Amino acid sequence: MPPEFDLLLRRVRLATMRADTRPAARGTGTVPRDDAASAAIDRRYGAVVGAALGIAGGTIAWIGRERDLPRGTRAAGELDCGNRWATPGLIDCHTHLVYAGNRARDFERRAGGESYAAIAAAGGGIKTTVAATREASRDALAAASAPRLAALASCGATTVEIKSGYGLDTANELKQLEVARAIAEEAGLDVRTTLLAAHALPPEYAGRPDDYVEYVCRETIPAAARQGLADAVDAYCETIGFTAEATRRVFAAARAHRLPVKLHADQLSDGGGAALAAAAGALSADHLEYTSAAGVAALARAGTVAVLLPGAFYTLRERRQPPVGALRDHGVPIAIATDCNPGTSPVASLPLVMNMACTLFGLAPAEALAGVTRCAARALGLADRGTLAEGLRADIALWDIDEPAELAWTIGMASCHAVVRGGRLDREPARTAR
Ligand code: DI6
Ligand code: FE
Repeated sequence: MPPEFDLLLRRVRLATMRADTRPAARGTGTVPRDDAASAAIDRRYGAVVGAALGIAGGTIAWIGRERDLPRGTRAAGELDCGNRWATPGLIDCHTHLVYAGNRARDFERRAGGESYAAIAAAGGGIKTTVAATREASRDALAAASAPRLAALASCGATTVEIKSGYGLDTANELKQLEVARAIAEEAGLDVRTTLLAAHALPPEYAGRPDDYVEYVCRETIPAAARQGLADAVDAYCETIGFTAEATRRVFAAARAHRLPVKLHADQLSDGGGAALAAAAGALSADHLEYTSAAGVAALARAGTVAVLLPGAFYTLRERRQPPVGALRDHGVPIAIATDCNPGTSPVASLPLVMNMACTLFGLAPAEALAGVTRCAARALGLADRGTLAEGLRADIALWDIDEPAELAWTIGMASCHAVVRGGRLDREPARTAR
């Protein structure tokens, strides 16, 4: 019985991003190109050229060379891709994009020489955003945050993780998570929400971090779990955030409510955050500029994903790079994300942070693309996406590029021609960005 698809992509070049690029069933292997170098590049992207891709019921039903399509194949809709490159839909596995207000004044002060920490200590920084986010209604918070999500979607994102962390009390933390789900639904993107109540100390708990952590563990985490609003729990383990001991208490409360954990770790100092995340079996440890060799080894043993956030490194003009060589040597999966937040990474473009990861951290373009597809899916614990393979979600981004490396090579020039989200075609992904 010849296959029947809801949508058939024809004349397309696929960067499948499958780590194992040996030819899979049905002749979907890499088509040798004219020289060894090109073939080597193809292998790094799991490339299939002269391809077709069939979608049925929101999942990828067939991948292969177009000439191998079974005779009599039928499709309700067809898209001639004009020999463009298609990648898995991009995945932003670390954002704080739901917030109110803005921090342009902080940016002016930093241009005048004040440090991020000094501004925060003087009552600016995160506290400014907390006050504005607490003040904002759900509608106002959604209106302020939706354009940031649209900007990500216009650059090929199909799945986005969104954290709380600017409410810092149960009602406002849950408000952020509800808004995250509402704007993602509205935009047709898939969202994973992460409770980051342990992001900063709210003013009403000034000087009493232990009492606040107790409140988070006894009130906020149980409420988020009871209402099914959080897919994971995160914490900011740092000298200007929470201690390792406080982080362990937050992780224990998350585990008690069967929620996976992630961690902002070793961003500004070596606080042992990576090893702590690994010991807790965290999905990911994020930032990692100051992670030690022991921390990298612990991540490898635990299978915890390293999430690098070059937008924050760039904005803070950091000097200390994350240990990319050690992560590679230990086989730790490396994801890349925007860390979209108003203070240290006002960035809403995955191709831009791919460029930053290559230029600032020395990643190869293929590693950067794996960082926002296959590895980002793993950082969110999602096994049903992140590569182009039969049976996975039909999340696909189609690009006006001649080489996959252009996505990381250029800044603001690799345009997303069309996107398929869960099998639904969007021919104008850029229309909604502000
Ligand atoms: N790490 C960061 O860089 C941000 N939060 C965090 O955990 C800073 C957030 C902000 O300044 O608003
Ligand atoms: Fe962050």
